[in-house]
Amino acid sequence: MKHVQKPWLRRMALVAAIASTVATVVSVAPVSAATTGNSEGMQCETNSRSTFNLTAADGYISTPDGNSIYMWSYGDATSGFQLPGPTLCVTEGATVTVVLHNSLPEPTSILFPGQSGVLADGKAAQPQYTTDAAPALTSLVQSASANGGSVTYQFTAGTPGTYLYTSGTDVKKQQQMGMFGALVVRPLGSPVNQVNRRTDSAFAPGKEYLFLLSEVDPDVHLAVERNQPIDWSSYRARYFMINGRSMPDTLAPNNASWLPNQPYGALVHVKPWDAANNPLPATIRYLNAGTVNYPFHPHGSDERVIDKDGHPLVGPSGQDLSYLKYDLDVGPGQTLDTLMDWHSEYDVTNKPIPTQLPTITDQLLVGTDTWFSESGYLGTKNPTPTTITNNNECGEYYHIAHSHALQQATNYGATFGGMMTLFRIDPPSGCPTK
Ligand SMILES: [Cu+2]
Repeated sequence: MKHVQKPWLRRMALVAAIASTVATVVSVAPVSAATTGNSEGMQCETNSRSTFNLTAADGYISTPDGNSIYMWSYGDATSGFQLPGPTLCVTEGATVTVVLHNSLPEPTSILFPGQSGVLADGKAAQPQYTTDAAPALTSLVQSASANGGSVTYQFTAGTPGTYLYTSGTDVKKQQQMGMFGALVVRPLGSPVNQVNRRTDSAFAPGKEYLFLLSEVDPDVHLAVERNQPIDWSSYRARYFMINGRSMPDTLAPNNASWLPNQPYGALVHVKPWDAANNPLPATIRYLNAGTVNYPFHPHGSDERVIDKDGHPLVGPSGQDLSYLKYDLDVGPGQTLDTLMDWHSEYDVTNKPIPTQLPTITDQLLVGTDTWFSESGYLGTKNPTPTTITNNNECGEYYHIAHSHALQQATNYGATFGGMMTLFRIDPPSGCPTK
């Protein structure tokens, strides 16, 4: 959102608006009994042999405005079709094997940009051409043939960091259809909660988030579903996603039962930085699987960019070249690893703010419901008037994070959707109910 005057006032209003969205979505939506794994944060596919079986398949996803979109993506043997493809987590130096099974009606493949020495069925992975007199490119890498073919890729996991994997066949169409996922390489011999080999890349255990950004033009998907030609000249993305979901679905937990093919949430949930009790930041891994820049813009806190395209930002003799950024411009095909902590600008003891009760029940939802905690301070909840229902659980704050290209923060043109999520900051002592 653009902040022109009194940014904090606008921000509070925005948070209120979002909070009401959260209220509608989170409190009304049923909590899945079938939820597995972490309900928040990056969910890794991992195994001791670093061997993954992926199936290229079709399926449907849903959007917050009630649309249902035909997609292609990678799924694993147990979860089946999902968008995005499974997040593959491996350790630097491991021999990684990815077996691709193809159930799509045309050839497909997987590219592993950033990994070297990739083999496809035991041979060097390389572009494929027709055998005509004038050879034409058919795929950027060996593919699995249509309707049941398979191909096995193998490589040694390279530099720690975050990488995209995508289709290397008819890339414009297949990547738009949803054929992408994330590959996370963890540093060898370092604690598991370190982004790269540097000790200053450590993050708080469990506070690891994936933001895989993408876009959808539903007309392309309808054409593919109906086996009709695609009119690329009229291409226009209408849905913008984090981890295959648009706001407000981005706030729903991982594996939410009502989003069966979109298992990954994007709610960031932290506590304020504290030297003694919460010294480590969260990490957010950004990837762009779309066609344009996504200028991602979290409110209220800079993030420190420490890796780009799977490589740490260090100088020739190990100098720290990381930098703080408020607008994270993620280019197509690019990845950024960031560290985020919440350095509270609020000091309830030394800088008291006299809080006035709002003249209207501020941030009014319905009737006398409010999200206001009766305090301007993070993590402080004062007594509220007996006449209101307070939905603020424990003095937590919500800050918006979204693409600052505001057409990307919409669902088919409707604002407050698309590539948007929330950062939730709980009080230092935690939130008893969360
Ligand atoms: Cu904004």
